[in-house]
Amino acid sequence: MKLALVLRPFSEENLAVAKQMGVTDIVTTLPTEGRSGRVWPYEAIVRNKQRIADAGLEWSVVESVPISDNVKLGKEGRDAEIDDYCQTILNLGAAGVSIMCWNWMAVFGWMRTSFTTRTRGNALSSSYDHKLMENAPLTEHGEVSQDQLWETLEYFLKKVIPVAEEAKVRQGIHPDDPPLSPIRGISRIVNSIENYDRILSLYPSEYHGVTFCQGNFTAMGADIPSALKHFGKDRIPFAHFRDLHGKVPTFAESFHDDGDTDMAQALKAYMDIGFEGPIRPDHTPTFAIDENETGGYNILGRLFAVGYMRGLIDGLNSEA
Ligand SMILES: [Mn+2]
Repeated sequence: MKLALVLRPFSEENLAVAKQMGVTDIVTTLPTEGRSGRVWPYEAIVRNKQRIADAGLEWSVVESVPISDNVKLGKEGRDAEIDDYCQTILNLGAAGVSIMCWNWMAVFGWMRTSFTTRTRGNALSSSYDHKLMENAPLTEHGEVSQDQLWETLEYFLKKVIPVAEEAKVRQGIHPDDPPLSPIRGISRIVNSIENYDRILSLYPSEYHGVTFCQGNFTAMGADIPSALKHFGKDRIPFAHFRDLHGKVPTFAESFHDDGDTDMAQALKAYMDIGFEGPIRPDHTPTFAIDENETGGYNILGRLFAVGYMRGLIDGLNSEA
């Protein structure tokens, strides 16, 4: 597996820090200065890929090309937007960016009810407590059913996955975070192993797989080694390494070495299935001397996480 990182902010300084950590792969969207319309221009992709290569790293994962609520809710104009999305996939493939992480969370993305929950040593962490959302008013979109999301997802997959195959860009769908449904009347469907099986069966392809955001599988109550074995390396192009205290409906993010999961056994399971893709630390708590403004993407927390991951990997390799 290849250690990967998101950079916040995406800067020369942080590219250097990533390289210094021993990370090899960068996970990023295209910086906005390279864009105008919805399609990501080929030249801008190439320049961003080269910028990362010039720092001694590889841009292997896009996280993410935005998918609008028009598309996710099946509204007017979705066909033109899906066509543009497909053109971006072709441009990414031509430039050699080989993995995309995407999600089917409509209206809002990952949701927390606190970013100042105390974890070990009073480090600030994020948490979700569904009790605080149960009485929340509906959004302007009213109620969105699971059936509607299944219909729009199938429609999307049938247009997009053939293009991903042509472009040779593996698609990994990220779980809904938190993996429960509904929130504020908006259903969610990417929230269990069974639903993943149904999603993968809607368009079976080696280019249609899972972004294994480990913390969300923990939040679903899944056993991590079993879930990894269930999908196998051919259906997991990319992974997020992350742990929690608790699971839905109430959980908090933990330091990577301090959550509910046996992380050494988890990493061993990635090795056992032959996972060779990029794996990046996901949300981490914020240390007392760091900023808490990037919602789990502060640099020190992830420096600690990468060191912990490298230690586990070296230990497992040495044992093997
Ligand atoms: Mn994730």
